[in-house]
Amino acid sequence: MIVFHLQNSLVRGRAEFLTSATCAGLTQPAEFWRDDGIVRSTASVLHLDLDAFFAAVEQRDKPSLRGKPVVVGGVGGRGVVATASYEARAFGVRSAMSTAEARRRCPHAAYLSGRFTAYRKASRQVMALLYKLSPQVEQLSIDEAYVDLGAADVDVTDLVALRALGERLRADVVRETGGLTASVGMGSSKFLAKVASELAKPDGLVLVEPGTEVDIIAPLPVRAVPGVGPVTYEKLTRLGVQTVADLRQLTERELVREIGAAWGPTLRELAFARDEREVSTQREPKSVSVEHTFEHDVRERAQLVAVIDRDAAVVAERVQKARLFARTVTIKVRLADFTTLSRSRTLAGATDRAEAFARAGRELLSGLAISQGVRLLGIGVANFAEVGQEELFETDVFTDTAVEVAEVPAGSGVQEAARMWRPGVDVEHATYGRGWVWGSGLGRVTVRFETADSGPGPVKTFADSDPELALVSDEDLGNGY
Ligand code: TTP
Ligand code: MG
Repeated sequence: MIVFHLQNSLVRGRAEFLTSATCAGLTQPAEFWRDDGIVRSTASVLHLDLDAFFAAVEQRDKPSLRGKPVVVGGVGGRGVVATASYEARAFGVRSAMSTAEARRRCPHAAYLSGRFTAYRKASRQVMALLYKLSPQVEQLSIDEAYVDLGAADVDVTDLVALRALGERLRADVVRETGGLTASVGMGSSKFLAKVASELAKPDGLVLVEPGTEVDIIAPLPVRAVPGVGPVTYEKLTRLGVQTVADLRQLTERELVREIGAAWGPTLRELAFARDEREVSTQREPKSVSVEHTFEHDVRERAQLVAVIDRDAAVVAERVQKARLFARTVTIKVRLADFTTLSRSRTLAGATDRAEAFARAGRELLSGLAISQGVRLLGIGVANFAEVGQEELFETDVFTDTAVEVAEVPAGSGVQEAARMWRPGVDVEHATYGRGWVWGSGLGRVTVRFETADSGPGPVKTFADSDPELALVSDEDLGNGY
């Protein structure tokens, strides 16, 4: 018997629109119905998204990089771009592109590995501002959230007041975070608010006035509709659909035939600006696990390993569906005499990969004595992050195991140096003060001495074993992190 545990109820899909928002029989486009039957004809949904988030944090804390191309991501040979500053985007660098390709397009950019504590802190500061506006906040990712202003202290029928609230929020974000900018969209549904913030990017505010929704979205390319990924896009292109207005020409039957019964009708509703989804305050699951009770007690390790591998794949699929990445892997073993053991391991970087979960699970299992036989075996993951960190911590000299497992076997000095002096991390020198690693290799570390509050600073090179040079743990850092 297999049991799924998905604590709390919300599982967000990779696609933005999982649920079918149907408004059967409603033809007037600019009206919105909630489940409770209340018409939402005010621009009371706000969507906020930070601009070039990770790169913007780096530019904030590294004055010499302001106004320059910055790429954050895996800096090793198999690394992937997490994000790029707008200056680097001008050269065609994009999220999810290989870092090798990014280096070809923009060789003079600064390539930095991530500083997640700094990103999480900025994210928390921004989310706290949103909760000050309204208790109805739905966080979508580390830098993005919806707010239902219906529950806020503002007259949502007053467009001037709404705009002022949005601009105040944007100014508060800059002040609280020490210089990060946010784009804000406001509209009568989640869909319109999100489209509006996209139109506002970067560093802007767009409020879609109630009644204008259908006209505003008509000329947009269908790719602008959240949930239209490469597969749907390709199918729509084959049908000659380029814009949202084109999409309206297709009948519901045609859309169902082409893109399926779940997504087709929803997409059609969106084409007419109909979206009645609530801003949901539900939380993410705290853990995802699968357990397996055997018909007969199992003594063969190989059989247990096979179960772990299979169940890790099931767990990974659920984690991926929830768009999450887990840092902790736990196994649970109930022995023949009903003794129940549980062992956990925290990985160095959050991941959603089945192999990473399985490897940790297998290693945990190998530490347990199971000769009396196993009645039940379970594997679970917890400690979720909304961005994967594995790739970002990858370096050329690091093996998968060393990257993923916190209990890293002592590596060579070269490996330790590469891991320690990752480009972009914060350091302190006894004589020169605070700075960040500009590059390392061949036994040397180059540091730029500057902080968020200084001007652009000088660059100096040291031996990587220099006792005067130390990493600064994120917790030691002051305001701005
Ligand atoms: P986004 O909001 O998608 O991107 P962004 O904030 O960098 O840029 P934009 O101005 O277009 O909003 O993602 C937020 C952060 O999430 C981003 O800074 C880095 C991280 N991220 C990844 O790690 N991998 C990815 O594939 C994407 C898209 C984002
Ligand atoms: Mg963003």
